[in-house]
Parts: sequence; C-alpha cells; structure tokens
Amino acid sequence: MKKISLYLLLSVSSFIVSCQSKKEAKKPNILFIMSDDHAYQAISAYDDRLIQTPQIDRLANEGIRFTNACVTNSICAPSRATILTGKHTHINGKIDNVMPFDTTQVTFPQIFQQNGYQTAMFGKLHFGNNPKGVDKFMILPDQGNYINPDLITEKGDTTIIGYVTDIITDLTIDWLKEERDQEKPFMMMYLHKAPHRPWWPKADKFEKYSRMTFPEPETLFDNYEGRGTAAKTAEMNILNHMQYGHDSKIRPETLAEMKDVLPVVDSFPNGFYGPYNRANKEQKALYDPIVDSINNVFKENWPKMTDEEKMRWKYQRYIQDYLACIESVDENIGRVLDYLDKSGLAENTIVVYTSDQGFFLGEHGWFDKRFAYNESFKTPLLIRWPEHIKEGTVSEEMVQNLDFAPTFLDAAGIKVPEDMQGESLVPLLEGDTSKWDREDVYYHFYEYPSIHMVKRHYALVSKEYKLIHFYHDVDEWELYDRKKDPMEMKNVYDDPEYAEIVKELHQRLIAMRKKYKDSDELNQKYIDRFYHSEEYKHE
Ligand code: SGN
Ligand code: CA
Repeated sequence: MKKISLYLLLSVSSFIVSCQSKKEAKKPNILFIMSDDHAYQAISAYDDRLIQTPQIDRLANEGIRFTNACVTNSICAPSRATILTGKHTHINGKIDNVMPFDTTQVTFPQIFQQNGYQTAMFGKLHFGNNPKGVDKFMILPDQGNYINPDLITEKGDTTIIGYVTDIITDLTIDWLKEERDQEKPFMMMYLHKAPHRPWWPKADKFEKYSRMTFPEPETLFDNYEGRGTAAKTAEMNILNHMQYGHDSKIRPETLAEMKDVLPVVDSFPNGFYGPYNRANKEQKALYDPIVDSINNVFKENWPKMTDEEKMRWKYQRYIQDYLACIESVDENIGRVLDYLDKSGLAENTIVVYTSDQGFFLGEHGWFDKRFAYNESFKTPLLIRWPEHIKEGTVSEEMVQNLDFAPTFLDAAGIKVPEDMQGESLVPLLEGDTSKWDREDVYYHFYEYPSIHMVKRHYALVSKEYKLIHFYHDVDEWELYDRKKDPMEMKNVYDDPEYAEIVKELHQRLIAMRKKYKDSDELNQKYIDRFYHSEEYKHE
C-alpha cells in the first residue's frame, strides 16, 4: 500500500513538473514591429486605394485588425514613452519630442528581462537617452537618417552603409538567427524610421513611384470653415507649408533659378542636401536621374500652374515618396515573417504591427499628425498570435497604445504593475468581449508652440463622438459626430441638437480626467516647464 502511494506521489509530482516546464517552454515570444508615421490609409488591409501591402496584410489575414486603435498623444517620442511605460503622457512626463525621457521609470522591456526573456531593440527610439531593459540595442540617434544611417550601440556609435529600412531588418533577422539565446523566449522591438519626413525612398522605389499617379483625398482642398482656430492656424498644409527642397526633392539650384516665380520661399532651401549628401557617389548616381527628371518637370510647369494645380502637384510628389518608403517597409517585414515561418518560430510568436501614430495623407490638405482628428489620432494595429487569435478577426473597440505593455505582459503570464494605466487586450484577442466595457479613451497633445503649430488640446473619444478642448492661447471646444461626419468637417459643439450629448460628454470627460489623474493644474505645470526650462530648445 505504502509503495503504491509513494509511486503515485512520485508520478503525480513528475507530471506537475513536466507540465510546468511545458508551460515555461510555451512562453510566447513577442515581436513588436512599429513604423514611424505609417498611416492606416496606406495599408491595404485597411484601405487599398493607395498601395498594396501584402506582407503587413498577412498579419491582418492571420490575426486581428483593430479599426479604432489610437494613440494617447499623436507624436513620436511621447507615443513611445506611453508604449514603454503603459502610462499617459501627463503621468510619464514625456509630453513632447523635446523633453528628455525620465529613465527612472519602469518600462515593460525591463520587466520582460527580469522574467527570463531575451530582449532587443533595433531602429528608431527617439529619446534623448538609451533604452533600458534590452540585452542588445542598436538605435538611430534622434530622427535617424534614411541613407547610410548612424547607429548608437552599447559599444559606441557606428555607421552602416545602405538603406535604413533594409539595415534595421538585417539587424533584426541576424539577432533572431544568430545572436539570441535559443533556450529563452524573446521580446524584440523592431522599429522602422520610415516613412517619416522627409520621405527618402530607396532609389529603385523612388524611380517606380515618381512615375505613378495616386487618387486625391476628398478633403484635399479643405478651407477649415467648419472647424475652429486650431485647424485654421496649423502649419501643415501641403500647398503652403511643405518645403520644395526638403520635401518635394527640388534642388536648391533649381529654386535659385526660379526665385522670381515661386510664391513661397523655402525656410531651408538646402533641406534637399541633408539626406542627399549622406549618399556616396554610387548611391547619388542612382538618385540623380530621378531627381533631375522631377526638377525638369517642376521648372517647366510650375510657372504656368494655378494654385489648385500646385497643390495637386505637391500632393503627388509627397504621396509618391511616402508610399515608396512604405513599399520597402512592407517587403522587409515580409523577410522577417518569412524567417519566423522558416525557423518554426511563427507558431509561438505574437507579432504586432503598429505605428507611433497616424498621419495625414492630404486629408484636410495636411501632412503630419498631432491633432485628435482621425487620420492622426488613429493608428494601425494588427496582431497575429496563432491558436489564440482567430484568423481574419476585426475589432472596432477603442484600444490605445497605452494598452500594449499590459497586453504583452499578460500574454507572457507576467504580473502587470498596478500603476500601468492601460488594460490587457488578451481577452479581446481571444474573442472574449464580455469583460471589455471601455466606452471612451483619453487624448492629450502638448507640443505647442512648435513646428506645425498645432495648439494644445485634450479630448474624449468614443466610437460615436469626439469632444475636444483646445486651450493655452485659445479656449475652444469642438464636437464631432463620428458616425454622421466621419471626415470631421463640421464642429457641432454649438448645434442645439447636440446640447444633451455635449452635457453628457462633459461629465464623461471629467470622470475620465479624474480616472487618469490629469488636470488643469498639471497642464499649467507643463506650460510653466515649457517656458521656464533651460532644457527646452525649440525644434
Ligand atoms: C521633424 C519633422 C516634422 C515632424 C517632427 C516630429 N520635420 O521635425 O515634420 O512633425 O519631426 O515627428 S523635418 O523637417 O525634420 O522633416 S515625429 O514623428 O518624430 O514626432
Ligand atoms: Ca512619428
């Protein structure tokens, strides 16, 4: 009898141990892919009018696509700080691109590292300081360069010859293949610089796209009549604020020749030479014929064009280069996904594709982001996790970059710190919507006065409505009916038909600000810091 129970005890305990080690072995890998300024309008899984992105679309087809994913503050470094900390901007303190990130804060890669994960980061971080919690990093300084980029590593700085999107991908694949400890699960951040301004494509794509014509957005000629002061005073209109040299690839020599016929003069006519001069002789030889052809067309046609034609021409130049950069991103992501398939890693790897924010692709006549309006506030979000996410799922829930850290930790079975403000999306990923009761999300943009001059504002956004308060040097409210006016052309805040809903949304906004601990006092603190800090340098 005794013998039998001892035998039973031993076999039960060895069963438990084997289950535990199986569970341990089953910890999912995380591959977090993020691009810089990649608008959902330029991903065919969202919208196929501009470009086909077959590789990125694989994640939508094999996983979930969120149609209402959004950021908490539509600008680069603050978005990254929110992703890393799981906290809103006003709590983590990284309100804009200029202030340094407070590195005493806990970021989610550190927690993964403490929990036995291998961690790595390659590409654009855009902090004034290096990442913590990663076993290996190679990051671009500040915005980084498209051609022959410099990289900061633990061992010092280096420069790699080639095109940035290819290089970041090579580093990622090399690490996955050769450098990581195969015994441990990994959490890897693969962060593209593209398609950030000034949109320098690889030469072959530049050539291909510079000959294509793309459909214009319906609101390209928006005159901002239905909106307030902020939309009217922002400096991101394609016709009025896009630079000929820096953005449209017109050489300074061409501009000098044409100075009498150009209505607006570039504020930095040598902008063209910033990225171009990084290219070596062989690389320049590939770019020159395309640049020459663009310059010749410009010289010949520009003086005869009406303002409307000029806007159209500048829009085409912009979107050609932007989409050409995306084609490289898409192909490179395909290389990484293929490697995951080939190596057998795909099965147990959560792959996420997102952008640090959305982007205006000519909607409202704009480029850039910053606003709580859809194209900038929403961001692409696709997640593949075999056996957990049903293929081809679409979710309209209001999810934010604030939720990423809690989601990754939860998926890996790691306790989520209580002070993180986001929520785990794992139940949504696994198809359980019963416990998801979020109605509204909170948004707050601070970087003003600064480049593009988008006024400070905070907002409450639900699937139906968007209530925005622009403050600091104005005090204006806007309300958009997201269902009836998806292009956000008409502020209905003062429309009596919306009086009841305005009242209700104000209450919801008060509750939201309380829940997330934001306040007018905090706004003032950040304004004071802006004006009185020695550290603050205008971009
Ligand atoms: C640069 C760009 C801006 C852009 C900011 C922030 N100008 O300053 O157009 O809004 O970055 O972008 S450029 O002349 O340098 O191209 S962010 O994505 O990093 O927030
Ligand atoms: Ca960005």
